Amino acid sequence: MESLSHDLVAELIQGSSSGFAALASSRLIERHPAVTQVYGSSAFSSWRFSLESWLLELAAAVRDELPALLGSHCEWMATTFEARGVKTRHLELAIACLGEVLGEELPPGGAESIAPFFEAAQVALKGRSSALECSTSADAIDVTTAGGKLATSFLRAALESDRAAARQLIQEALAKNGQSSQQLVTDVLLAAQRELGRLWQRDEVSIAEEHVVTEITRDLIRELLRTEARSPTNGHTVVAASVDGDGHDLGIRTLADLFELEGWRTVYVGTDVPRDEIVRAVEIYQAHLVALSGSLSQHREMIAQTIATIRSQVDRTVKVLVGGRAFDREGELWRRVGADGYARTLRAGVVKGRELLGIPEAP
Ligand code: B12
Repeated sequence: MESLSHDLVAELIQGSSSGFAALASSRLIERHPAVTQVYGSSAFSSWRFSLESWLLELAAAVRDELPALLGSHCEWMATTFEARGVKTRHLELAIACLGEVLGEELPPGGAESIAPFFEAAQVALKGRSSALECSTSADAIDVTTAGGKLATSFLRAALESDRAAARQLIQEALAKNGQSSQQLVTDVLLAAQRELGRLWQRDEVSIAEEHVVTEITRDLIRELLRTEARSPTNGHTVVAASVDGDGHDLGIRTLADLFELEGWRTVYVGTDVPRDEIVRAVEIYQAHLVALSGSLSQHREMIAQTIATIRSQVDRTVKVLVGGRAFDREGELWRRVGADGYARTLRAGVVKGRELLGIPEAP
């Protein structure tokens, strides 16, 4: 049987992800009633939600022809599920049901195209004695460093919603340790955000606590960067946004702030911004550079579409810089969305933006 093109299969999976997830969830619950244990009466909607999101990640991996991407997503998912008492075995059963549904529903050749992805998922899930320790360690705070210790204390205060104490810790570090505001932002506040994500994944903090910390962090980043000296204007404009579907804003907003300190005129449009509105912002503000952020693999396709729309609708040359976790797992993913450049960190992003426009470093 000839296999279908990866792009077409990805499109079909993404377009019908909600229906496929519903079919697989009802099959899963009917065949393996034990999978309802943790969720009780909301089992169907919970499984459907998780499987739909898994299918979107599958579509992203299929599009880029990278089964390993789905493997690492499965590890992330197993960790997250295990922390909430859902067995990895149940996840395996759920994915098997999805495999069956896709085999029945995709046109001839579809199942062949996605077989390597299901194999990668199986390999990633098989033989995991404890998922919990595997995929959360990279984001942990390094408590052996001064910055790590400060990030831990800050996070503790912020989790208590003790805004004054959290602020005082950072202000004291600014006054005493000779660290710059930018360093405190990137090495302490954003490190605390990553640890916060790790704690959420391990079910040790709730979404409500995450929101509380994120708000305190956002205010402090703004306050800290306001005190930094600003370079003279370089005459260039950058439009920054997270694309449609992506609700994470601290990374991209802080990047916009750093560009501003370097003398750029910055236009921060926000999160979850529809493709056409990003293009509109490029036109209204006559941007020279667009910085786009994506947090999950499934956001890459919208970034690709946004860049294609900019290229086709804007007459001037506009450079596009991308970043975010959606690109961090594999070095070359940024090229596939049609961007001009990528950076892993915010500082490197500002340097890359300057390079793309041929702007000399500010004195
Ligand atoms: C806060 C938060 C949220 C908040 C966001 C609120 C807000 N206003 O931003 C809310 C609650 C909305 C949220 C939702 C979700 N989240 Co969330 N979230 C986080 C958390 C804890 C912090 C995000 C943050 O501020 N990070 C700090 C920034 C600076 O780091 P960063 O985004 O990684 O960016 C770095 C680089 O990538 C780079 N960068 C980023 N963008 C750009 C752009 C350019 C151009 C450049 C050059 C560089 C660059 O700069 C940073 C350098 O350190 C992270 C944990 C984490 N590790 O980040 C999880 C995290 C990102 N979320 C995660 C998940 C799974 C989700 C949800 C899917 C959960 C769910 N089931 O609903 C949803 C998705 C929502 C959506 N539609 O996007 C996962 C992603 C896992 C994965 N597969 O990679 C994480 C990693 C948590 C975890 N450990 O599991 N989340």
